[in-house]
Amino acid sequence: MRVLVIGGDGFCGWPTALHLSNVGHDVTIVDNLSRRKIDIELEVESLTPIKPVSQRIAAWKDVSGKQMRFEHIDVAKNYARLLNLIKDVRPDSIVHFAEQRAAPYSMKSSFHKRYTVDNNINATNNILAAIVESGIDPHLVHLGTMGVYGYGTAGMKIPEGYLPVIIKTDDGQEITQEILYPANPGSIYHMTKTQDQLLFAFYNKNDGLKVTDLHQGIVWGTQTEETKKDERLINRFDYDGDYGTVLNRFLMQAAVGYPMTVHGTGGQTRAFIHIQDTVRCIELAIETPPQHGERVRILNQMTETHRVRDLAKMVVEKTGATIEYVNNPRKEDAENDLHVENERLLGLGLTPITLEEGLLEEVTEIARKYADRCDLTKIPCVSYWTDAQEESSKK
Ligand code: NAD
Ligand code: USQ
Repeated sequence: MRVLVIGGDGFCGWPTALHLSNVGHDVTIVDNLSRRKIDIELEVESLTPIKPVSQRIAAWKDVSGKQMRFEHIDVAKNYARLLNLIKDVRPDSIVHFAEQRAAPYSMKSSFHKRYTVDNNINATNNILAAIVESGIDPHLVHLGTMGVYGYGTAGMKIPEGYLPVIIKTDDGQEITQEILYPANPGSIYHMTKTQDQLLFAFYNKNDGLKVTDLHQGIVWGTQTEETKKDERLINRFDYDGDYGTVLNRFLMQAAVGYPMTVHGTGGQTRAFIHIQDTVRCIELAIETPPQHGERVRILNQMTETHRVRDLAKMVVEKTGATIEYVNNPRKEDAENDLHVENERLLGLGLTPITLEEGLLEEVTEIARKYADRCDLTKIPCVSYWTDAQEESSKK
C-alpha cells in the first residue's frame, strides 16, 4: 500500500512510519517540524537524543534497505502543496497525526489556544478537502483521543464512538437512534478533537469519504521493534510539564530521583496504551478499511485503565521512588471512574503489552540511560487552566 504519514516526525508518527515501512508499505512522511520548534520555544529537549529527520530516514535506509520519502509541508497552511502531494503519491491510506497534542500547551495563553485551534482544525479540514478535490479515494486514519468523551462513565462502559439513545416522537412512539457519544472536552486541545469528529461525520456523509477515527488513550513507552534497531532511529521522550504525559513523566522522575508529581489526590482515572501497540493498531486499521457508504468507524485505542495515584504506587514498588501530591493546575474532576469498550481492535488481532511487564524495562533502558539529559527545572507543570488556579498556586 502507498501510505502518507502526516505528522510522521512525532512521537507516535515516527515509529508508525518505520513499522509500516518495515511490513512492506511504501511510506511518505509529511511534517512541518512544528513539534521540534515548540521544543525551542519551551527551551526543552526530548530526553532521548532524537536525530534530524534526514538522518532518521538515512539510518532507516541503512538498517532496512527501505527508502521513505519526506515532505516538509504545513498541512494547516499549505493546502496547494498538500493537494499536489496527494495527487502525486495517490495514497491508499493517509494516517493523520498532525495536530498540536498537548493539553497543557493548549491552555498556556490566548496565543496557545488560538494556535491549537487554527492548527488542528485547519489541518483536519485541509486533509479532508484535499482528498475530495484530488478525486482519489484513500482511507483516512485519524488519531483522536479518549478525551473527546470526557472521563465519566454514567454507569456504563464508554462505547466505541456511538451511543444508542431512545427518543420519544411527537406521536408518542419510541425510536432508537445511534448518535456520536456526547462530547465533553477538558482542554482546548481536546476540544479540537471533538470538532474533528464533526468534520469527519460531515465529509463521510457528504462525500462518502472512508474514515477511521482512533480514540486513543495516553501513550506510554518510547521504543518499538523498529526504533530499537539503531540509536539513530530512537523515538522522542517528552518529560516537561507541557508535553510529558503522566506515566512517562513518573518513570523519568523515578529515574532522576525527583518525587513523582501526582496532581491533587491522584484520583483521575485514564486509559493507557504502549507505543508498540499504537503502531500495531494503526497497521490493523489501515489493513481493514471501512466499506464505501459505511459511517465513520470509531475504535477505542487503549488497553488498560489506571488511577494516577495507583500508577505512582506501581512505580514506587518497582523503583523505590517517592511521591509528592501537588496542587492540580488543571480544571478536572478530582476523582473519576472510567470503563471503556475496546473489543474491536482486540477483535482485529491486537495482543496488548501490559504496564506490569513493560515498566521496569522503560525505566532502565530509557529513563536511567538518558537521565543526564534531563533539565530538572522543566519538570513542574506551570500551565494553569484558569487565572484563579494560577493565583492559588502562588499561596
Ligand atoms: P507529536 O507532537 O509528537 O507529533 C505530531 C507531529 O505532527 C509533529 O511531528 C508535528 O511537527 C506535526 N505537525 C503538527 N501540526 C502540523 C501541521 N500543521 N502540518 C504538518 N505537521 C504538523 O504528537 P504525538 O504524541 O505523536 O501525537 C500524534 C497524534 O496522536 C496527535 O494527533 C495526538 O492528538 C494523538 N494522540 C496522542 C497521544 C499521546 O499520548 N501522545 C494520545 C492520544 C492521541
Ligand atoms: N497528571 C499528574 N501528574 C503529572 C502529569 C499529569 O497527576 O505530572 C495527571 C493530569 O492531571 C491528568 C492525567 O495525569 O489527570 C493525564 O495527564 P496527561 O498529561 O498524561 O494526559 P492528557 O493531558 O490527557 O493528554 C495525553 C496526550 C494527548 C492525548 C491524551 C489521551 O498528551 O495528546 O489525547 O493523553 S486521553 O487522556 O485519553 O484523553
